Amino acid sequence: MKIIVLGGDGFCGWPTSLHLSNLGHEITIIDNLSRRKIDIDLETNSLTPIKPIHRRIKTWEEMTSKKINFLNINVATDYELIKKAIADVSPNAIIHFAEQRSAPYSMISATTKRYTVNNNVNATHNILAAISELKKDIHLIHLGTMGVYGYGQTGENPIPEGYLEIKIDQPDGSQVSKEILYPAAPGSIYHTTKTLDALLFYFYNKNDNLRITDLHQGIVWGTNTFETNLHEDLINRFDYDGDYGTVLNRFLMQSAINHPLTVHGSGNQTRAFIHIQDSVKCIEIALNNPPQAQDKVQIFNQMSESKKLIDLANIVSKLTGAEILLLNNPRNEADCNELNVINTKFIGYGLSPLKLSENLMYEVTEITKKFTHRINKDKILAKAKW
Ligand code: USQ
Repeated sequence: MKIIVLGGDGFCGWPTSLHLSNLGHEITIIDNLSRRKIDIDLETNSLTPIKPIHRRIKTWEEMTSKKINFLNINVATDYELIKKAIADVSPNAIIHFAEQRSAPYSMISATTKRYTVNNNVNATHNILAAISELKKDIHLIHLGTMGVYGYGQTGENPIPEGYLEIKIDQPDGSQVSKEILYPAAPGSIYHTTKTLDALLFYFYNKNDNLRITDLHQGIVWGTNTFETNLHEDLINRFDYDGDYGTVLNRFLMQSAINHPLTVHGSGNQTRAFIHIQDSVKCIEIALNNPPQAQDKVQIFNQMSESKKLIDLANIVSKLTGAEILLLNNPRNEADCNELNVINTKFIGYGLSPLKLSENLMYEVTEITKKFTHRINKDKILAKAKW
């Protein structure tokens, strides 16, 4: 297939591009390298020394004889350029990672809130408008988040894959059934942009019959995949700082440098997790199982297992001897929640999820140890408060 990967230089986009290229797909990465620029603004860096995009692509070609094309376009602001790129490449599928993906970053200030909304919502809308204007039959796959469902108690009923069947009471005592998008309950401006994306998808699917898959992904952990491990120039990024580092990778990084594990609040928050190797596998599955013409937006829950943060901290502590530090929670979030999630669609398509294991955790601590000299300890604690 011909595939455009928007945001193909990022943490999920880069390993996905390599994985799909390795499978024989023709890949064009479109990226404005904004994630690298945010690192400069925040005076931080990927723990792993990622190479410039052209070097990454050149090494991939030398290693595998497979070519990846690259275009530097800002999807949120350069509508005519993105439209031309889609017309020129004429892809079978577009995979959309081109969004600002950190909840804490989105909550630093009015500036970062506005940037996140402008960037994410306009990027999504520009892609939809371009596919519609060009009248192309392209499968759009979007990286959404489990966070659209919110993290309240879900009781006995598990979170379904995107849609909820409800009954509306009628004045005559009868009931009408309706299927609705699961009520959005975002916990940050970043998560809010993903719920706004969902409404845009709903409209363009209903009105223009666009074929769309929205992947509600949990917290990705790990760093390298089979392909990024092939050469040091292909290494994936690893965020450890308080704004972009995600919880399990941060605990593993902290344990490797004898820093206490920074648990926010009681640690009784439950979240959904998926390893980066499974994340790229899920994109492959989504690509191979597109919705058909006239189908509604297809939604998959892209997660492998749910865990309480304190349980994760205890596992890492037991494994490494790290101390656990309960911090005042900088975020406005429920102190305790259950998270029971249905993920049967991916399992039905053959995903056999990688579960948290000593081997996989060991791999992350080894990477941290190798690049400890690159860690700026002043950047470890989370600073954004809301
Ligand atoms: N947390 C800690 N200690 C830390 C960092 C985080 O206890 O040092 C806690 C947070 O307070 C929160 C939980 O861990 O309760 C998750 O935080 P996170 O930073 O790992 O993840 P989050 O902000 O939710 O966002 C990440 C990605 C985002 C993705 C989302 C999936 O950055 O792009 O959409 O995970 S999900 O969480 O399922 O919504």
